[in-house]
Amino acid sequence: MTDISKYLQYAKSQLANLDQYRLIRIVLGNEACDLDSTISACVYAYFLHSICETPNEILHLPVLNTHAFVFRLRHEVLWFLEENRSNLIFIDDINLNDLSEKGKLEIVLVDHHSLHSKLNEEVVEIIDHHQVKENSIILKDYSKIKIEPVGSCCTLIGEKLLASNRFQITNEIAYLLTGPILFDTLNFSPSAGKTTPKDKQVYEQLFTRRTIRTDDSDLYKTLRKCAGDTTGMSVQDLLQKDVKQVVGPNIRLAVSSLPSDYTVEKLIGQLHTMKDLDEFLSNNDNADGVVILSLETNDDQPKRQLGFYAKKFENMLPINEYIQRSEHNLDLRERGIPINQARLKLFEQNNAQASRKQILPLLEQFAKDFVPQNSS
Ligand SMILES: [Mn+2]
Repeated sequence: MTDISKYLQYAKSQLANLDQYRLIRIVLGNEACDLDSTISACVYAYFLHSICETPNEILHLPVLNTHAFVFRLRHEVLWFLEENRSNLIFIDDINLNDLSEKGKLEIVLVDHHSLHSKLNEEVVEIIDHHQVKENSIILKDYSKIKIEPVGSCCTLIGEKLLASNRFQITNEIAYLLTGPILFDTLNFSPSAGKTTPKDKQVYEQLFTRRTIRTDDSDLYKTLRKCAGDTTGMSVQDLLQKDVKQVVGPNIRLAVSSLPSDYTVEKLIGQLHTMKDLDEFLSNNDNADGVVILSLETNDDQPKRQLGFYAKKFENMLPINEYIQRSEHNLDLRERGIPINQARLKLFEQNNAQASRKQILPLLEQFAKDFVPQNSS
């Protein structure tokens, strides 16, 4: 068993012994729990554990910010983690509020930079590559905040580990960080526009630490293939696999990225009624609507589609007007749909470089300013 496998097994076993520790420091990925979030959490927690001088007092745990029944849809992450998948810790496996009340909790955020709950006050370190949400960070120690718009959060984790003289990057650690960097940059595809010089540079430095040189284009293709494997997935599964939420005072939107190469058009083609969409919304904190994004990578030129569905017709017009504004630069072209439903829309998104990372801040602004039209 490799060192990180042993650590993950140990970390999980310690869930039964939390009382023995003075401090529990968790490394928490984001709610979508995608490949870079998961690997960042596991590898960074392992790193912190390895360099910790008092491991009998301080326990470092990677925690996945999702539920096991949603994570089962993440075929690419499950494949990549191999046997380590059985030693993952999910958010339901640990009572963070209880630890917080006892004054024993510290949170390191990777691949996101704030929490909606009171637990945001427990954040002691942030490593992220998303655009910062206004007033969302409470942490005052700027030396503990590393936020840069690189392609993959694993690039930033890699950079941290490479800079440490107290930690040895093994073949396995280098490999684990490499997979998400390839995946998130679409194998450094120029037309996808995700790669920054730092992604390339960290990838190359990690490459020198790899004693078993696998074919990275094979690795990338397999990750994409697994991410696009929708065998047995229902419409609700397709929407649930990779979902984030945008919450404003008067509206809540789910924002779903479909599995690789599964288009919004294909999903809409599967709908006979709106029942699946309505059930999906009620399972996601009674969201008022869902924005659905897709990415096709089959050709050299990535293609994106955007769709949305609103539970109430009166919410449709403001979303529709907002999302198509030219200043947002999504370059949307509306497409017809095979079902007669005025609360559902489909667009080709001609700006193929705008991924959810760019679209989420736009929707956050929308949700913040949104006032229901029929309010009196
Ligand atoms: Mn990420």
